[in-house]
Amino acid sequence: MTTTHSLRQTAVVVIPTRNEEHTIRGVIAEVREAFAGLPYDLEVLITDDSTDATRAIARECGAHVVNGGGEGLGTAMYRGLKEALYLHPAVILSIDGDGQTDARTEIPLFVQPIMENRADLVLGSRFAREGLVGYQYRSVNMMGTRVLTWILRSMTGLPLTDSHGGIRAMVPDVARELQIIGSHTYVQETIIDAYEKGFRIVELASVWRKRNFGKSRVVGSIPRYIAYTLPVLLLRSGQHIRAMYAMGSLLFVGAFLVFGLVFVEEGFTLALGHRTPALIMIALMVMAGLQMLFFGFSFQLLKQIKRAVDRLEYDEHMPRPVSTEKSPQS
Ligand SMILES: Nc1nc2c(ncn2[C@@H]2O[C@H](COP(=O)(O)OP(=O)(O)OP(=O)(O)O)[C@@H](O)[C@H]2O)c(=O)[nH]1
Ligand SMILES: [Mg+2]
Repeated sequence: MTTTHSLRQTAVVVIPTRNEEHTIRGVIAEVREAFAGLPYDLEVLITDDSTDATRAIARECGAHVVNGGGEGLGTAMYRGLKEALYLHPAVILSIDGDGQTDARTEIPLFVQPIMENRADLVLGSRFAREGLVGYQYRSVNMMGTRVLTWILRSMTGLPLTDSHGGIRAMVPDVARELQIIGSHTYVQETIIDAYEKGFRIVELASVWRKRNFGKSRVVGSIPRYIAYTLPVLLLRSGQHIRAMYAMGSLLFVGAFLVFGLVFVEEGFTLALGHRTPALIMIALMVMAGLQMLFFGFSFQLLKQIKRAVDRLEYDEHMPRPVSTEKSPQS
């Protein structure tokens, strides 16, 4: 028997789904149509947290299904992207499973910069120009998007116009190197992560259709979403570690200054036993300073440990210890 190996490269389209039984078939069909004219072998990978028939339908349509992890879109996308690497792709795309993205028209446009080696991560923006959003976008969502976009712009310096469009394309290294902290902040964290690692990021206009079935889950409450996102982005930036070190150092300097003041006041003598309040204050400042430095050190250590564990968990060159594929009965 002879085996034929395709010389074409593989593209993996990762689709996160949570109860998208009404749309997933159509979305996969659109993706297949989009690839009809592209020089890739297509693999569709669903990262799923559904309790409805989404999974079964996706399988019927020939998609791989992996377990989203049950912790929200961030975790699901993280797992989906890492799992995609086991299929040895030349390019990975992600699109929403609710049909809001025009996959058929946009996939070829988003793959183009990757094929031409002009970008490593291509982001969709619903606000790159007027008229891309095909329905009345709720003003509270609009405000939240503006805040998040502004944060991303200030953290990266990139002229971004959207914080979470529904389509992305990336080279596999972006997924391979990806590290995220939050379970719901995937969209923002991936941009910061890729930026920090020196990947070339471009943004393309992307049409945003109305959701016809089901309801939005990710951005149900924008204020709550922002309240969750901000601390994660702060952690992500490493500012908390710098703040701990800075506060620790300041407390030491403060303790030293207070001691110097008392020393001068007492005429350069070390017989300071009668200056109890000042001595207590100095001791407290030294102890608090030590604690701050210790916290800073611990945070840094935790960050490094997480990084090492993440790398071990998804190393596509290693044999896979357990399959994360959902069984048809589960
Ligand atoms: N696996 C997984 N997928 C999710 C989860 N939450 C949302 N999704 C999927 O992620 C995609 C985007 O989610 P939506 O709820 O539509 O969020 P959105 O498009 O930003 O919000 P709208 O603009 O209101 O539609 C959809 O395909 C969802 O099915 C989750 O917890 N796990
Ligand atoms: Mg949606």
